[in-house]
Amino acid sequence: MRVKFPVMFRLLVLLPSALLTEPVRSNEVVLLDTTAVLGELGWRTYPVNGWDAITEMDEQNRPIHTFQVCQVMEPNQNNWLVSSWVWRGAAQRVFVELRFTLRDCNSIPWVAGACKETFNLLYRESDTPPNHTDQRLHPADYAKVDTIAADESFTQTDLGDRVLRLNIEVREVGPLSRRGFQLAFQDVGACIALLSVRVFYKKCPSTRRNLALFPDTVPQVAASSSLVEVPGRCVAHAEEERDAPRLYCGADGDWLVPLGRCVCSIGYEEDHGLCTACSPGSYKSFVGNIRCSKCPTNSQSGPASPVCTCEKGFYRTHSDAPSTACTRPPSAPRNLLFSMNDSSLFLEWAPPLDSGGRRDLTYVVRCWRCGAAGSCDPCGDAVQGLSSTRVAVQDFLSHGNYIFQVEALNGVSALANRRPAASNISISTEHAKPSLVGAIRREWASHTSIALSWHEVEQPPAPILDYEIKYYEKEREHQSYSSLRSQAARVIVSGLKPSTLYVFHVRARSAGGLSSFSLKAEFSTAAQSAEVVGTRGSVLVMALAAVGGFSLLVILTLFLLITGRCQWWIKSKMKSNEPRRTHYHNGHVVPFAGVKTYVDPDTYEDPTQAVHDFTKEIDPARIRIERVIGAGEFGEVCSGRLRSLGRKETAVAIKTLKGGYTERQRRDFLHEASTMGQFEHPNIIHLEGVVTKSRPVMIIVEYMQNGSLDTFLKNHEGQFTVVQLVVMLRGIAAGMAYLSEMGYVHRDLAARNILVDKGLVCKVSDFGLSRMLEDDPEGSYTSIGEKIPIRWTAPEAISYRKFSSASDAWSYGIVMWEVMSYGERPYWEMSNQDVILSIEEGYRLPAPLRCPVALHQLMLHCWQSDRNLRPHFCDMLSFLDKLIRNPSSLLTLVEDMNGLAESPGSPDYPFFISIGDWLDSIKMSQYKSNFIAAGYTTLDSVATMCIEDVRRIGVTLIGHQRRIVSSIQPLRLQLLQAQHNNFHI
Ligand code: ACK
Repeated sequence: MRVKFPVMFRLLVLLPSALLTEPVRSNEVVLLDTTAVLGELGWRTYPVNGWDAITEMDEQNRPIHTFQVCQVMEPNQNNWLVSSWVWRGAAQRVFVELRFTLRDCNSIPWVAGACKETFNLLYRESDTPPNHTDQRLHPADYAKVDTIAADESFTQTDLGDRVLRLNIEVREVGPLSRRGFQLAFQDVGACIALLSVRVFYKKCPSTRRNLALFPDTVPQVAASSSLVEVPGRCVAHAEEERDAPRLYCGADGDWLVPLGRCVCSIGYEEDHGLCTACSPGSYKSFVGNIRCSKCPTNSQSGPASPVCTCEKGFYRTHSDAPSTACTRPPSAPRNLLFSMNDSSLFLEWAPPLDSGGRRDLTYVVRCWRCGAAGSCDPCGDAVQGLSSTRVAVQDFLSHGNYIFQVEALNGVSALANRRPAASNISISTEHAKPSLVGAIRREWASHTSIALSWHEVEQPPAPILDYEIKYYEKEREHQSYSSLRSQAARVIVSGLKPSTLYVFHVRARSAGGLSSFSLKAEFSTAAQSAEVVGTRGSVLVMALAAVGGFSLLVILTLFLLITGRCQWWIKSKMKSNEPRRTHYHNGHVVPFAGVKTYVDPDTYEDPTQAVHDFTKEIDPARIRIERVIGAGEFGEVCSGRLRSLGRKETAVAIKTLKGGYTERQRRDFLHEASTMGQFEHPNIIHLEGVVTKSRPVMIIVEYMQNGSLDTFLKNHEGQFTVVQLVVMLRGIAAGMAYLSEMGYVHRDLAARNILVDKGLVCKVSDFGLSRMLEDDPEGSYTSIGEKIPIRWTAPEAISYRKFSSASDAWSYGIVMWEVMSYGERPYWEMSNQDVILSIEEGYRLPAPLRCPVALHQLMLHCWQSDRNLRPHFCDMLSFLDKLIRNPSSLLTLVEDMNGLAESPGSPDYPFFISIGDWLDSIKMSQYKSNFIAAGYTTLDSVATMCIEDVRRIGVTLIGHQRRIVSSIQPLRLQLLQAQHNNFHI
C-alpha cells in the first residue's frame, strides 16, 4: 500500500527555489544539477510504481524535478531510482549533494514494522551511456556509496501543521576511471522526497599569488590528502626571486603552501598583484617588491626607469647610489683671512655658501710668490685634500709678496667641465702686522654670557693699550657683527642668545696701531635651563647620566617590587587550605582552587553539548542584520541589532556560517562560541549567544565600533598620547591575565585579533579553533606542516609546539610593539625565515620611535628566550597600572636614554663593528653607499643621526627611515658601553 502525503507535497512545491539551489562556488565544477535541467531528466524507476517522478513549476516557471517514495506499509521494499549517465569530465572524484526530506516513522500510524528511515546511494561507472534497448536494472553492477539518513526529520507541530525539515547531505564518489557514471537511489521502505541532486567536482581555480599566475588545476585523488604541485608563471615585468613560485592544489580545491615568489623587475613596482611601470619622476633600481622611489633632488626620469638622470649642471659619482640627490661642485670658500705671528702665517676661511649638496667637501691651497716686476711663481706644490678651514704656513719670507688661493672641491668637481671656484688673498709680509693675541679660551658660559680670556704675546713691540673683541652668531656670519673693547686680556660678552654658537676673534691696539686678528674661536651659550656650564663639559654629561640612570633604577625597582608583590600574592593564595587543581609549571599561570577553569569543548564527546552548556540559544526573530562588515573564515561578519526582553536593542556583531558547510565546519565554527561563552571579563569580547536551531547558524557578540586594533592604529597614526596607548595595552593585559588565570592559552594574540570599542577599550577576541589552520592570514606553515603566525609566536612554540601563557606573553610583547609603533608590521618586510633566524641569534625588535624606556624594557622582558623568565600577565598588569598612575615614568624615551648602557637592565643588543655590518643586521644593506657618500664613515658619526639626516642622505621610504633611526639606539648604547669600557671601535 502506498501512503500519499499531500501536505508534504504542498510544502515542497511552495519552497522558494532559492532554498534548493546554492550559488556555485568558484572552486566547484558542476556536472549535474537537477534544479537547472529545464527539460526531462530521463531518470528511470524500478519497479515503475516504486519512486514517483513529479515535476512542478516554481514561481519563475522553471521546473522543479522531485522524486518521492513512501511505501511504508509493506515490508521488503526494493525501489530503485537510476539517474541518467553523467560525464565525469576531468574529475577523478566527484561530490554528490542531496537535498531531501524524510518523514520519521513515528509520525506515520500503523507502520511500526515495515517503515525505514534511510535509503542507499549507489553508482555504476561506464565509458558510454547505457544502451537504450536494454533498460533492465542490473543491481549487481552498482557499487554502494553510503546509507543516507536524515539529520532532521519531517515533523508535525501542535497545531497539526507539518514543518519542513530539509536535509542536505554530501557524499564523495570515486576514484573514477571510466568516462562517466550513473547514480542510483535504493529505497527499502522509507518515506522520502528527493528534491535535488547536484554532482560536482572540485578544482583549484586559476589564481594569481605572489605575482605569479597559476592555472585551473584538478586535485589528485589517489590519496585524498595528496597535493598537486603547480608551478606558477611570473606576471608581466616580474621575475622569479630565489625559488620558482609554486602552489599546492589540495584535495578540497584550495590552494595551499605558497612557495617561492616573483618580484617586480627593475623599473616596475607591485600594484594590486601586477607589476606596473614606475611613473615619470620615479625609479626603481632593484629587482624586488619595493616601491618605486621619487627621483632624488635635481634628477628626473621617464616611465619604467631604473635610475633617474641628473639635471643639467648636476652630477653623481660612481659610488653615489641611485637614491642620492644629484649634486654640483661647491661655490668658493668665503672670508679668506690671514693672521701672523713670528713664526707662522695662518690662513683661515669659511666654508662655501653652497656645498653643492654634498658633505665630502675638501680644499686645495695654492701659493705664489711675486717678485718686484709683478711676475709670480708657485711657492711649491699645492696642498690638496684639506678638510679643515685653516692652515699654517711656515717658511715664508718676512719681506715677501704672496698670493694664496683656496679652492673648494667636492666629489663631483672632477665631473664638471669647469675650474673649481676659488678665493684669493694677496699678502705682503713686510707690511702685515702680526697678531699680538694667542689662542682664545672660554672660561665659562651661561645662557646669555660667555667669559673669554687669551694670552698676550710676550714682549710686544709696543705696549698694548687695549683689545678689540669682534663676535657674531655663526649662523649669521655675513649679516652683522658686534665688537667690544677690553683693557685686560679677558672679557665677559653678555646679551647673547641661549644655545647659540658664536664666533670670536680678538686684536690688540698698541702705539704702533692695530695688530691683525687672532684665529677665530667658536663657543656656544648654554641652554636656557642650565645655570652655568663649567669648563669641563663632562660634568654635565655625568650629571645627566646620573639622572637617566636614576629614573631607570626607579622604573626597574617599581617593576621588581610589583613582580615581587604579585608573586607573594600567588604564594599566599597557594598556601590556602583548599586543594589546588593545577600546579605551577612551564611558565603557565596557575588556575587556583575556586577560580573558574576553562574547559576545552573538544573534551566533550558530543560537541553540541558543549554549545548547550556554554552558550545561550537566541531566537533569530530578535536579531536584525544591518550590514556586512567583513569576511570571516566561515562566512560573513555583519553588524546588527539584538532585541532583548525588557531591554532596548543592543548593537551586535553577527558571525555567520555560510550554507553548504560540512558537519566538521559547523562544529569548528561553534567551538569558538563554546570557548567565548566561558569568559566574562570587560577585556574579553562578550558572547551574546548563538543561533543553531535555524539557518544560517550564527554567533552573536558585542559590537566593537572601532574594529580591529591594528587597522584602527594605522588609521590614527600619532593621534594618541603615550598614556592613552598604555591604557589600551593595560586593557589587553587585563584580558590576558584573566585568560591565563582560567588556564586558557590564546596562541594567536596579535593586534589584528584585538577589537576596540567606541571608548577605546581593547578586548581580546578570536578564539577560533581553526584559526591556526586557515583563518589567520599571518599563519605560515612550519617545518612540521603546522600553520603558525611566526612574527607573533615564541620560539619554543614555533619549534616544539610549546604553547603556554608564557608564549602568549611573548606575543603580548609583540602587541606592545605594534601598539607603540601605531600598527607597524613587526620585523617589517623581513621574511619569516629571517625572523626565526635573527631571534635565535639574539636580535630583538628595537624600540619604536618615541617609546618610553619602561615599555621597551617590558617588551624585552617578554621576549626572553627562557620562557620561565618572562613576566606573568598579572605582573604586567600591575606594572602598567603603576605607569598610568605615574605618567612621569613614561617621560624617559629610549632615544633620550644615555645611561642605559650601564644599567643592569640594559638590553642585550648585538655588537657591530662597521656601518656595513650594522646595516646588514637590520636588512638595510642597500643604503651602504648612501652613508659613505654622505660622509658617514664611522659608527660614531651614525650614532648622532636623526631622522632628518637619514632622509637627507637619500633614504626616501618612511618605513626604512624609521627602521634605520630606531636601530641607531643599539649603536649609541654600544658606543657608550665602549666608552665605559675604555675601548674604541
Ligand atoms: O578590522 P575590522 O573592521 O574589524 O574588520 C574585521 C571584520 O569584522 C572581519 O573579522 C570586524 N569585526 C569582527 N568582530 C567584530 C565585532 N565584535 N565588532 C565590530 N567589528 C567586528 C573586524
